Amino acid sequence: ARGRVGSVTRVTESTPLIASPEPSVEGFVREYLRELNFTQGTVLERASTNDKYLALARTVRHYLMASWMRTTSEHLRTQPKAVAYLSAEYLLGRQLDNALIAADLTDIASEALASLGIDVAELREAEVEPGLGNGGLGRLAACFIDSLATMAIPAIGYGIRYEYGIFRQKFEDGWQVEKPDRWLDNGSPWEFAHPEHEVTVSFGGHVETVSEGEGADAVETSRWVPGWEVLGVPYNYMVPGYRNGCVNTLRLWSARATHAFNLETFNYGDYAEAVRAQTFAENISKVLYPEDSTPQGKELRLQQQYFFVACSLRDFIDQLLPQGFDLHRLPERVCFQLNDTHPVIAVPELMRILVDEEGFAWDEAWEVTQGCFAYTCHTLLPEALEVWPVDLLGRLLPRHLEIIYRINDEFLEEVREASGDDAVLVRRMSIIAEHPGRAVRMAHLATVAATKVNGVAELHSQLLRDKVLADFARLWPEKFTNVTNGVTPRRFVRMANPRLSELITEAIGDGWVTDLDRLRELEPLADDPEFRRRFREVKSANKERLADFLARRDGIEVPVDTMLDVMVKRLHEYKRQTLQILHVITLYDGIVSGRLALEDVVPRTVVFGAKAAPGYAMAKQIIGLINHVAAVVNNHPEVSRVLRVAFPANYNVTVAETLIPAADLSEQISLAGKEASGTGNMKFALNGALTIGTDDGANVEIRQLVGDDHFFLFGLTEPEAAAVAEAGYRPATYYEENATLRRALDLIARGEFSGGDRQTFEPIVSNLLGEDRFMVLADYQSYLDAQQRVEAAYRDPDAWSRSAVLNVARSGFFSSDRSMRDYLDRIWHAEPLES
Ligand code: T68
Repeated sequence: ARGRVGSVTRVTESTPLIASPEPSVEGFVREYLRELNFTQGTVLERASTNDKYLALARTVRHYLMASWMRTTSEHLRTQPKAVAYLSAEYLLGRQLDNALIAADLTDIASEALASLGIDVAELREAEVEPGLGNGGLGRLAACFIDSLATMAIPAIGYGIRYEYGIFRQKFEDGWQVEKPDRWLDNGSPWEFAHPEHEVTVSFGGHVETVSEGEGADAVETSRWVPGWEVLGVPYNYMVPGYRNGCVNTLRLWSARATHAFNLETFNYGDYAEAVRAQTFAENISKVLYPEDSTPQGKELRLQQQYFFVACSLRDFIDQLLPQGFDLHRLPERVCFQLNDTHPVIAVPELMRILVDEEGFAWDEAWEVTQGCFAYTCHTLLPEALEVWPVDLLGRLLPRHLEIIYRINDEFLEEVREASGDDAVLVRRMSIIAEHPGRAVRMAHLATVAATKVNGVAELHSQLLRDKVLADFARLWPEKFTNVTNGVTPRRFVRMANPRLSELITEAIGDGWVTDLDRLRELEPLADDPEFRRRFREVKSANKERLADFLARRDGIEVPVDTMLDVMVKRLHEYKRQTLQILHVITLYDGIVSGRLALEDVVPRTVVFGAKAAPGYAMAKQIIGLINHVAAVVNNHPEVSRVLRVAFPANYNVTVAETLIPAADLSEQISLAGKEASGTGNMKFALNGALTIGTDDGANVEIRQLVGDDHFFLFGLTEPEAAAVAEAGYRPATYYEENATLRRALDLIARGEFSGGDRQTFEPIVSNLLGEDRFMVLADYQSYLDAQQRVEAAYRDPDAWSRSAVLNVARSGFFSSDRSMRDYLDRIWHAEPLES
């Protein structure tokens, strides 16, 4: 067991540390007023909400600070093997509540502030969440660093401090409009800038070949002569473990123009030019790239990728290793985990450091490099596998391209040898694609370099081995492994669902927060009518909380006594928001046409939350359709008595925290074989929603664990979908043969939801009838049937809540703590820090 938060259990001579204050209400008041008066420079009477929030955030920091400093110095002193998580995205969500919970200060802070006449709840709302990610991949990284800290694993997260995070979504006439996310405007109390630890990153220029030695002994070495440079300034964020005295670090890099660059131009008197140069450099960390259906080969994005990994490798080697450390032993000290291919340029960067700067022989350097990296793949869509055109990469990073070519030459030699010169295979596996243009396949580079390659759910890892990376899995079967994703129970149960947390803790104690398998102990309580009643009370109260939240935030009215049916995730055709809106339209059509009596419909509120990539036209169309259907449904006097559609704009982590605990039904309806894992699906199950879902991603494992009777399965399986595609899928057949489906699609086509205009949603209709790449029409009837089973089940509240409790009890596997244990056992082989 580790020391209490705030108590310093071990201080080494070399690192004298100040203790954090002992937690008490009076002490908290004192620390708070000190922050408000001395740091924020204001008095209580005049303080704005933001002043009060900033003072609170800084006060909470005091209580974590000693643990942070101690964790940091322990890492430096004991030099354990560390995990360095390289991720272009961290979708952190608000920090205040999480820090309060981690430090066990929630009650003390509320009491202390109440004594000053301040409501903590109001201050919480003042925090703008750092949205430095697009969706699941970024949120996963945030869950992972939380778990690593809670398990006291020596770990550091590396990423980019985007000045603008994921865009703020607004709806105008139901259509998505993007606004910049100015999350830093009101100050950012959770970060610590360290310009003194800036790192220089080079770009461009050319490579020179230098000959060393004479005659037969002469060796040619390469030297990179860069064309321009930028600086990376680290910003540190605390990553507090849950009440364990461990506080790890997340280090995000911000780009600055080099001093010389500025000064020189400025001295020539060209002020505008100096500013232009600065803007150019600082653009690198300006915006988060919105995920796109097709990667667009954005030069700036490649700059971002190289920028943050170059900073991070330098930082790890120079700051975290002792001086003079023998880099041959680097694999003993670190595993760089590549969160998808975005950081893969780190592979040639480490080779460059070892060969060009440290004078390693190529083979030596390659051995070290292969020992240091592991790669997580997050997709199955071929178009989402990153490739960089060779001319772009060569212009930006000429030496790295050269290194990639050499890695590829040696790798292909191995393939030739193993395959008896199979030229087709060699072409397929090459790191360099030749068509349509020459390009570097980053997933191939990652797979060649990594010690381990993992998918993010059983099915996904299987499909990686069998399809996406099959050639590689045949060559190196032992390289491939699975780690099923997980979510942090601290944020997504303990913090987001305090009522359920209390109910659980009352029943089984509070050990579940860090040992989620213990939720199993709830299983017998599923049969206890009193427990189920209290579970239903929690759900209702959470619905009230959500209704309040949406009324205030969006002016949306949510009836609290209906089934809450929720689909929240990025908008993508493969996720099939369209399928759910078709169900809504079918219900609407049934009622309006009189085929469906109102009393035969289980009243439900369908909630959507989704952002579309700004350049993804079809996704934006679908958002428009959902909002237009919502307007018609919600304004229909009969239909709206049993059916509502709510689509709050700007779905983010904060919205998820209020929405998920209130949900009855979780929609996980991607076409089988397309969703790598999903993590929202886990959050819903843990909060006692039942899933309607396909056999896809982690749904498969959720269903296996909670049991078929407590999960609404529908749709084609992955092999079935593959067979349909193989045989030639013809969506129009389903339209022709299914009258219900035909009526739903005809309503859209005839302009029922677009004021009679047939053009508005024509692209959606013709896409579904003509191509329907994700087989919405093939799965429509099966989905409808499953929704009927949902209705029947919901009519029996006792049976429903029994299933819901079983979902909670059996979902402990989906803790990100378990994911971390799997990574530790299968990939990282690092150990917790003892104290
Ligand atoms: C998601 N991927 C998977 N990508 O879709 C999801 N992509 O199934 C999985 O649960 C999750 O990763 C975690 O493993 C993403 O979220 C991106 O956001 C993304 C961002 C930039 C470029 C490509």
